[in-house]
Amino acid sequence: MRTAYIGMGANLASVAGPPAVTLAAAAARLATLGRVVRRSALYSTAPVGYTEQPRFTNAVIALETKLSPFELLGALLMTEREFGRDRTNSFANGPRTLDLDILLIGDLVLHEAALEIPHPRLAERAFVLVPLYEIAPQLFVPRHNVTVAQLLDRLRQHSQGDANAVVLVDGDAWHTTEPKAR
Ligand code: PH2
Ligand code: MG
Ligand code: MG
Repeated sequence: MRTAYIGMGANLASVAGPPAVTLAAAAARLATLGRVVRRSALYSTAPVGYTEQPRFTNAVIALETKLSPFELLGALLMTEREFGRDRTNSFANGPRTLDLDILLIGDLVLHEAALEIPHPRLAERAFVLVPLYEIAPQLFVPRHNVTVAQLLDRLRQHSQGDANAVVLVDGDAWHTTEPKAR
Protein backbone atom coordinates (compact mmCIF):
# COMPACT_ATOMS: atom_id res chain seq x y z
CA MET A 1 0.00 0.00 0.00
CA ARG A 2 1.33 3.41 -0.95
CA THR A 3 0.32 6.93 -0.07
CA ALA A 4 -0.71 9.09 -3.00
CA TYR A 5 -0.82 12.86 -2.63
CA ILE A 6 -3.55 14.35 -4.76
CA GLY A 7 -3.87 18.01 -5.66
CA MET A 8 -7.44 19.27 -5.92
CA GLY A 9 -8.53 22.47 -7.61
CA ALA A 10 -11.68 24.17 -8.87
CA ASN A 11 -12.74 27.65 -9.94
CA LEU A 12 -16.15 27.07 -11.55
CA ALA A 13 -19.32 25.82 -9.87
CA SER A 14 -20.06 22.12 -10.48
CA VAL A 15 -23.18 19.99 -10.19
CA ALA A 16 -22.33 19.73 -6.47
CA GLY A 17 -22.13 23.50 -5.90
CA PRO A 18 -19.39 26.13 -5.56
CA PRO A 19 -15.71 25.04 -5.60
CA ALA A 20 -15.39 24.43 -1.84
CA VAL A 21 -18.43 22.14 -1.89
CA THR A 22 -17.14 20.36 -4.99
CA LEU A 23 -13.80 19.69 -3.29
CA ALA A 24 -15.51 18.30 -0.19
CA ALA A 25 -17.76 16.06 -2.29
CA ALA A 26 -14.83 14.93 -4.44
CA ALA A 27 -12.79 14.10 -1.32
CA ALA A 28 -15.67 11.84 -0.21
CA ARG A 29 -15.49 10.08 -3.59
CA LEU A 30 -11.73 9.64 -3.27
CA ALA A 31 -12.24 8.02 0.13
CA THR A 32 -13.83 5.09 -1.75
CA LEU A 33 -10.46 4.45 -3.48
CA GLY A 34 -8.63 3.75 -0.24
CA ARG A 35 -8.23 5.70 2.97
CA VAL A 36 -7.90 9.47 3.16
CA VAL A 37 -5.27 9.87 5.87
CA ARG A 38 -4.58 13.61 5.66
CA ARG A 39 -6.44 16.54 4.25
CA SER A 40 -5.14 20.10 4.00
CA ALA A 41 -7.26 23.16 4.64
CA LEU A 42 -8.87 24.88 1.68
CA TYR A 43 -6.90 27.71 0.08
CA SER A 44 -8.03 30.55 -2.15
CA THR A 45 -5.34 30.97 -4.80
CA ALA A 46 -4.60 33.39 -7.61
CA PRO A 47 -4.87 31.71 -11.02
CA VAL A 48 -1.50 30.68 -12.43
CA GLY A 49 -0.73 30.38 -16.15
CA TYR A 50 -3.86 32.04 -17.47
CA THR A 51 -4.83 34.93 -15.21
CA GLU A 52 -8.17 36.14 -16.67
CA GLN A 53 -10.28 33.71 -14.68
CA PRO A 54 -11.69 33.43 -11.14
CA ARG A 55 -9.45 32.54 -8.21
CA PHE A 56 -9.15 28.82 -7.50
CA THR A 57 -9.94 26.87 -4.40
CA ASN A 58 -7.10 24.37 -3.85
CA ALA A 59 -6.32 21.60 -1.38
CA VAL A 60 -4.20 18.47 -1.12
CA ILE A 61 -5.19 15.12 0.33
CA ALA A 62 -3.14 12.05 1.20
CA LEU A 63 -4.76 8.80 0.09
CA GLU A 64 -3.55 5.36 1.10
CA THR A 65 -4.48 3.14 -1.80
CA LYS A 66 -3.79 -0.25 -3.33
CA LEU A 67 -4.61 1.07 -6.80
CA SER A 68 -1.81 1.17 -9.37
CA PRO A 69 -0.84 4.63 -10.67
CA PHE A 70 -2.86 4.18 -13.87
CA GLU A 71 -5.87 2.78 -12.01
CA LEU A 72 -5.72 5.81 -9.75
CA LEU A 73 -5.40 8.16 -12.73
CA GLY A 74 -8.46 6.53 -14.34
CA ALA A 75 -10.47 6.92 -11.16
CA LEU A 76 -9.47 10.60 -10.85
CA LEU A 77 -10.46 11.35 -14.45
CA MET A 78 -13.79 9.62 -13.88
CA THR A 79 -14.37 11.69 -10.74
CA GLU A 80 -13.54 14.91 -12.63
CA ARG A 81 -16.19 13.99 -15.22
CA GLU A 82 -18.67 13.14 -12.50
CA PHE A 83 -18.33 16.73 -11.27
CA GLY A 84 -18.90 18.16 -14.71
CA ARG A 85 -15.37 18.49 -16.04
CA ASP A 86 -15.62 18.89 -19.79
CA ARG A 87 -12.30 18.76 -21.60
CA THR A 88 -13.77 19.26 -25.09
CA ASN A 89 -13.89 23.07 -25.01
CA SER A 90 -11.18 23.63 -22.43
CA PHE A 91 -7.61 24.86 -22.71
CA ALA A 92 -4.41 24.45 -20.73
CA ASN A 93 -4.57 26.27 -17.38
CA GLY A 94 -8.14 27.43 -18.09
CA PRO A 95 -11.14 27.41 -15.74
CA ARG A 96 -12.53 24.08 -14.53
CA THR A 97 -15.16 22.59 -12.24
CA LEU A 98 -12.69 20.07 -10.80
CA ASP A 99 -9.05 19.18 -11.34
CA LEU A 100 -7.52 16.18 -9.59
CA ASP A 101 -3.77 15.75 -10.10
CA ILE A 102 -1.52 13.01 -8.81
CA LEU A 103 1.36 14.89 -7.17
CA LEU A 104 3.31 12.02 -5.63
CA ILE A 105 2.90 8.31 -4.95
CA GLY A 106 5.34 7.26 -2.25
CA ASP A 107 8.85 7.37 -3.71
CA LEU A 108 7.67 6.37 -7.18
CA VAL A 109 9.15 8.02 -10.26
CA LEU A 110 7.23 7.50 -13.50
CA HIS A 111 7.81 9.03 -16.93
CA GLU A 112 4.99 8.05 -19.24
CA ALA A 113 3.31 10.19 -21.88
CA ALA A 114 0.00 9.90 -20.01
CA LEU A 115 1.35 10.18 -16.49
CA GLU A 116 4.39 11.75 -14.93
CA ILE A 117 5.13 11.29 -11.24
CA PRO A 118 6.15 13.41 -9.37
CA HIS A 119 3.86 15.95 -11.04
CA PRO A 120 6.12 17.86 -13.47
CA ARG A 121 5.14 21.36 -12.25
CA LEU A 122 4.95 20.55 -8.55
CA ALA A 123 7.98 22.63 -7.55
CA GLU A 124 6.79 25.81 -9.34
CA ARG A 125 3.35 25.99 -7.81
CA ALA A 126 2.68 27.57 -4.44
CA PHE A 127 -1.00 26.52 -4.74
CA VAL A 128 0.29 22.92 -4.54
CA LEU A 129 3.29 23.28 -2.21
CA VAL A 130 1.55 25.32 0.50
CA PRO A 131 -1.25 22.77 1.17
CA LEU A 132 1.18 19.87 0.68
CA TYR A 133 3.53 21.47 3.22
CA GLU A 134 0.63 21.75 5.66
CA ILE A 135 0.02 17.99 5.67
CA ALA A 136 3.49 16.59 4.86
CA PRO A 137 6.33 19.10 5.41
CA GLN A 138 9.05 16.48 5.77
CA LEU A 139 7.89 14.30 2.88
CA PHE A 140 10.75 13.43 0.53
CA VAL A 141 10.15 14.40 -3.09
CA PRO A 142 11.89 12.08 -5.54
CA ARG A 143 13.53 13.62 -8.65
CA HIS A 144 14.05 16.85 -6.68
CA ASN A 145 15.56 14.82 -3.84
CA VAL A 146 14.59 17.30 -1.15
CA THR A 147 11.66 17.62 1.24
CA VAL A 148 8.44 19.52 0.58
CA ALA A 149 9.62 22.15 3.10
CA GLN A 150 12.82 22.68 1.12
CA LEU A 151 10.92 22.97 -2.18
CA LEU A 152 8.61 25.58 -0.67
CA ASP A 153 11.60 27.51 0.75
CA ARG A 154 13.21 27.56 -2.68
CA LEU A 155 10.03 28.69 -4.39
CA ARG A 156 9.61 31.52 -1.90
CA GLN A 157 13.19 32.66 -2.47
CA HIS A 158 12.67 32.81 -6.23
CA SER A 159 9.23 34.40 -6.41
CA GLN A 160 8.15 37.91 -5.48
CA GLY A 161 5.93 37.60 -2.46
CA ASP A 162 2.35 38.14 -3.60
CA ALA A 163 0.45 38.11 -0.33
CA ASN A 164 -2.77 37.13 -2.10
CA ALA A 165 -1.31 34.27 -4.14
CA VAL A 166 -2.26 31.57 -1.64
CA VAL A 167 -4.63 32.45 1.19
CA LEU A 168 -5.95 30.04 3.81
CA VAL A 169 -9.73 30.07 3.48
CA ASP A 170 -10.68 28.60 6.81
CA GLY A 171 -9.29 25.54 8.48
CA ASP A 172 -12.83 24.35 9.03
CA ALA A 173 -14.27 25.14 5.60
CA TRP A 174 -14.44 21.46 4.60
CA HIS A 175 -16.66 20.62 7.51
CA THR A 176 -19.07 23.46 6.97
CA THR A 177 -19.34 22.70 3.24
CA GLU A 178 -19.63 18.93 3.43
CA PRO A 179 -22.99 17.52 2.43
CA LYS A 180 -25.01 16.66 5.53
CA ALA A 181 -24.89 13.01 6.55
CA ARG A 182 -28.08 11.15 5.68
N1 PH2 B 1 -4.44 24.80 -12.04
C1 PH2 B 1 -3.96 24.95 -13.25
C2 PH2 B 1 -3.50 26.24 -13.76
N2 PH2 B 1 -3.53 27.28 -12.81
N3 PH2 B 1 -3.96 28.15 -10.69
C3 PH2 B 1 -4.38 27.95 -9.43
N4 PH2 B 1 -4.34 28.96 -8.59
N5 PH2 B 1 -4.82 26.74 -9.00
C4 PH2 B 1 -4.89 25.67 -9.82
O1 PH2 B 1 -5.31 24.56 -9.40
C5 PH2 B 1 -4.44 25.82 -11.16
C6 PH2 B 1 -3.98 27.10 -11.57
C7 PH2 B 1 -3.84 23.81 -14.17
O2 PH2 B 1 -4.28 22.64 -13.65
MG1 MG C 1 -3.76 20.74 -12.58
MG1 MG D 1 -5.19 17.94 -14.13
